[in-house]
Amino acid sequence: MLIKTNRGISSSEITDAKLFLERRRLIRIAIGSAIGTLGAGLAAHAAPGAPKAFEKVRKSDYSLQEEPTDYDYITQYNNFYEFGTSKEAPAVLSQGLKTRPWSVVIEGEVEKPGVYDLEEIILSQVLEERIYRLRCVEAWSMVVPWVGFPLGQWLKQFNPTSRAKFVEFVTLFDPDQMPGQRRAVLDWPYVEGLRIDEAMHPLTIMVVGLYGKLLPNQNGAPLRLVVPWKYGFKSIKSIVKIRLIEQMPKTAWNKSAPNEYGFFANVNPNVDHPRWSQKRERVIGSGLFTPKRDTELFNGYAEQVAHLYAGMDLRKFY
Ligand SMILES: Nc1nc2c(c(=O)[nH]1)N[C@H]1C(S)=C(S)[C@@H](COP(=O)(O)O)O[C@H]1N2
Ligand SMILES: [Mo]
Repeated sequence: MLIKTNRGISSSEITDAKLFLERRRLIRIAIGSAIGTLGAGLAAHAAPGAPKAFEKVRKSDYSLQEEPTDYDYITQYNNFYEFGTSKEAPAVLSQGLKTRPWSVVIEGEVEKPGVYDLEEIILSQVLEERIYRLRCVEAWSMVVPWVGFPLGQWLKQFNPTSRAKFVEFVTLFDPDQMPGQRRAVLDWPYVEGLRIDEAMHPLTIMVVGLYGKLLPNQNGAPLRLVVPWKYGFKSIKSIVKIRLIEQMPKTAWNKSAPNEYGFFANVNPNVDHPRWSQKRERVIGSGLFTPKRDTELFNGYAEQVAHLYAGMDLRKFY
């Protein structure tokens, strides 16, 4: 039963928040003892040869003028089903993922397909900080200072052909390192996709860090996509392959529940998820009495991206 207090918070939400904070405390203790037993080896294993922080990161005009969510929330409240379906599991279970060396396969409708080393990719790019709101389809959001580079600029280096109409992204498949993949929660590997104009849009970025530091494993290390006007599930993590293709790719969430997760997944307060409203969102990390805010069309980027969908019925193409 939902009992509204005069703050407008239901008793069930308060219980959720309390449980979350308590579980976080227990997990911290668990992580503390794991590091204590394994010693420095664990920390060194995480990313040998990779920079802990980036030397030069340019501020971006595309950033929100908003205070980012605390690092603790961004790195301990995650969705990464390869490491479990709870919000707490990825921070613990992803620590063993080996993210260096790492390479990315580029294939399909490009003149320069190949296998590219991540360190070289990063060195070839100008890194920027982009403060974006991450809006999950589950009706919560947080503000994240990502470190990354525009996807479009990078893709152009491979000379896409005129048949490149869509871009497909694929996450690593390795059940030994990703224990969540031992269960058929999704049709692994996780796959996401964008139309080519969405991929080329200057707001779309590839992310390699957050808060000026190397991307933590639970946030999708070593390389993830971030598309700020779409629901969080489009922002695929730990990418090993990018294919430029002519047909719309079949994506993991669309395959698992097509009536709930469309290909476009643009943030839209006027189109509800079949099981809940998208009009408001819970702001993560803003205290026990977590307030809600109004969800914005295209997550606040209507001016920059609405033209991409001109003439499309956003109720049909959700
Ligand atoms: N490979 C992969 N990518 C993924 C997911 C996932 O389960 N697996 N979850 C998505 C969802 S639903 C969200 S909301 C964001 C969460 O990103 P964060 O944990 O960095 O906040 O990652 C997205 N990318
Ligand atoms: Mo999400």
